[in-house]
Amino acid sequence: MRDLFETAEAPTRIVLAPGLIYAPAYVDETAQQALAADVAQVIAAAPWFQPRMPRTGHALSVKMTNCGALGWVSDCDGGYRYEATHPETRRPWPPIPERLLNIWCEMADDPHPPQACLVNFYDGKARMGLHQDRDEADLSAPVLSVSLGDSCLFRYGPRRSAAANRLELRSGDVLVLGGASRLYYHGVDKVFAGGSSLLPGGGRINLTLRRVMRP
Ligand code: MD3
Ligand code: FE
Repeated sequence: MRDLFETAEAPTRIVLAPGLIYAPAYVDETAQQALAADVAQVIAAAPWFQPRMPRTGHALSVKMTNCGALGWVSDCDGGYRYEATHPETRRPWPPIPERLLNIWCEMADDPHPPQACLVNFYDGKARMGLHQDRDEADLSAPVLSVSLGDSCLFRYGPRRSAAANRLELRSGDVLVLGGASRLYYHGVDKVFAGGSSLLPGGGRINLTLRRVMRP
């Protein structure tokens, strides 16, 4: 029987726009630590690499890796794309941790599992410019984001010229970007460095689960 003093509240889900669901502190402290350990295992198998802009070869300010059947990569010659192997080790990506697949099942409202999980790392100076996620052949599935470590200021909206909505994303927050918001413009304007001790060297990690191909 449930303890009288236990507060078994359902997680908060805030609908920010049609299809855009924000679940603050969805992942509790204990599960965040377990997830950070899962991510450390992913990095051991698939080390960070520096994605580069197509044509110019300029480095993005985030470093990244992936897990899952497919991973997002970008370089000077090949541009933005999904690949089954790490660009440097040439090995397949490690599997998506079970804990993340569970969050997808609970939150994504999609019957098929994700095929890719991008892992982005932000130090205090990293940003992500306003963009759309449209490198996926199947845009019917949502993108699910989990934030770990330092907070950031996230910006989004339906058009480049109308992306003025701001949200502080904190460690443990989950965002689901589906339906009408799937092609929203979004970016990370600022990282609040040093606010969290979850990650050993500090910084912010964002995990995004995606379906790439039609199932
Ligand atoms: C809104 N990552 O990897 S996650 C990316 O925090 C990316 O690392 C950011 O944008 C980060 O592409 C933001 C939240 C997010 C992801 C996908 C979206 C927001 C989105 C797709 C459509 C609309
Ligand atoms: Fe994105």
